Amino acid sequence: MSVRDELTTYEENTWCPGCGNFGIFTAFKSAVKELEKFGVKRSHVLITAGIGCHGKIFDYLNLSGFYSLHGRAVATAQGMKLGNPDLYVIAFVGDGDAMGEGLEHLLFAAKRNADITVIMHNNGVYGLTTGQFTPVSPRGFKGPSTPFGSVEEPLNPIKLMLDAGATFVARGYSAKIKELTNIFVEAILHKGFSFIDVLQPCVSFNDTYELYNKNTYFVDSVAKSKEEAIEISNIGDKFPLGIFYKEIKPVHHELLLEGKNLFRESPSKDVRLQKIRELLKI
Ligand SMILES: Cc1ncc(C[n+]2csc(CCOP(=O)(O)OP(=O)(O)O)c2C)c(N)n1
Ligand code: SF4
Repeated sequence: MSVRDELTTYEENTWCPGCGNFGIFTAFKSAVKELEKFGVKRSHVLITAGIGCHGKIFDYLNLSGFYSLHGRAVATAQGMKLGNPDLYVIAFVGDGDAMGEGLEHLLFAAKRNADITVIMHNNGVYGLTTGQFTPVSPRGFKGPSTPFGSVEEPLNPIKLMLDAGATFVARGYSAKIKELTNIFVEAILHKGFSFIDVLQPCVSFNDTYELYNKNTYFVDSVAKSKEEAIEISNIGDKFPLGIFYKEIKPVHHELLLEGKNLFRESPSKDVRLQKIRELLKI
């Protein structure tokens, strides 16, 4: 499968061969092309990312955006959306990045139904820093920081996001590229806070291909309530995939800005400088 096309930059790709990030990269590029059929211009798709192997997608995608800090991509995305609500803003986050360092940003973005899309590359480890356990690693996970196995219960990202107020919640698998593309398209078109938990094998520190290839399946329908969504998304012996929940609710920027676009309506640089001079009496 070729990853070289007009949506790919000329940055050297340093992901390990076989990394699940390639599937997410391919699905996302297909989604951008698919979105054009719905009238979404490429120039209106804005990206941001945290720091980690997942974050390198920012360097590889030929789209505009702002490269954020570890755990801060969701806060950055909210700022971008408030700055110009005409844009479709997507934050790529890692499971360590979003469920650890950046958890409070994620919860509050869901709570206020910020109209952004969060794509979580869930490899169950801190990949870039060589395999420490994250808040979603299963109990018993062995890595450099937990050589005898993690003694902690993992967080359930789907439940957390639904409880916090997310209005679109789904799970994909990086090896199911066609289905992942469709989930991305629906999530980005959804008006409100969209969260996609993407199962992403890390071949170097948590190779879950065999587990997911054998044990993932797609659910038939979207749940009618949050409780039902949590129930159908629950991981037991199998890993359910698909869109678990969708709801239409007022979105943050419309409640806050009441139709204003700060980017288009902000005064020119000269006018702003003049105002500052007047305020500072200089
Ligand atoms: C504030 C801060 N803390 C820690 C780090 C070090 N750091 C860089 S990447 C990373 C882990 C990334 O793991 P994850 O978010 O799961 O992404 P992955 O590499 O697995 O894609 C850490 C801890 C940092 N860059 N900034
Ligand atoms: S360390 Fe893991 S997540 Fe990072 S590029 Fe390699 S396989 Fe992918």
